[in-house]
Amino acid sequence: MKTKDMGKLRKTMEKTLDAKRYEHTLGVAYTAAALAMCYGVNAKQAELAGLLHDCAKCMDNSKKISICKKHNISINEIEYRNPFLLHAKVGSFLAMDKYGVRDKDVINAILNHTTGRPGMTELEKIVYVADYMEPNRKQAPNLAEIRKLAFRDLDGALLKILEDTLKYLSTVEGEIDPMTQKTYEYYKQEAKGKA
Ligand code: DGI
Ligand code: FE
Ligand code: FE
Repeated sequence: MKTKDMGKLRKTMEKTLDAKRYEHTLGVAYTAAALAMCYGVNAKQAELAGLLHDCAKCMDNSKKISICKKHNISINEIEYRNPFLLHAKVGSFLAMDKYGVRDKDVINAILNHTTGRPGMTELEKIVYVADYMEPNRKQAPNLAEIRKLAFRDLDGALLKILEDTLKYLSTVEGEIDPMTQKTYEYYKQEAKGKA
């Protein structure tokens, strides 16, 4: 993607998202680019994925559902009951269909940024972690630790975020998408293998 196009896309996101979500988006784009530099991933690719990851976040739930129905994107029961989860699926669809992104890795990083998935690529991990740690995030526990760890041990940061997300969901009685649980189990096993 050319620099000019990235600038255009930034303007489009500014118009598409509310002010807070736009600031978060810029934070994710820059944090993802920094992590990419750290781990030898293309920083522009990471910036692009960061810029688009929440492109469907400020859309009404009914609109997200209607886009899924129109384009044969499957909606599971958990997504029906928690339609905000669909912003990842719908966002990855819009990245292709509306914003012309052809890079599969970027599309998958957007698709999997909320629940993760077992066997993520480096770029998918980077967007997942950047989403959680970008500078505008304030509430999550262990943020200082995770922000430091992310530049030293990406999988370690990923596992800690998954663990804290599951803990958080249990306190608010949030319904857990099986993919979030599976991703956690997978990276927990992987960490055991490394030790
Ligand atoms: O869109 P963002 O707020 O930037 O970040 P996100 O897309 O990662 O969404 C974050 C929220 O998603 C956070 O409150 C935790 C929640 N989440 C992650 N996995 C699951 C989940 N919520 C439910 N109900 N079930 C999940 O499995
Ligand atoms: Fe999101
Ligand atoms: Fe986000």
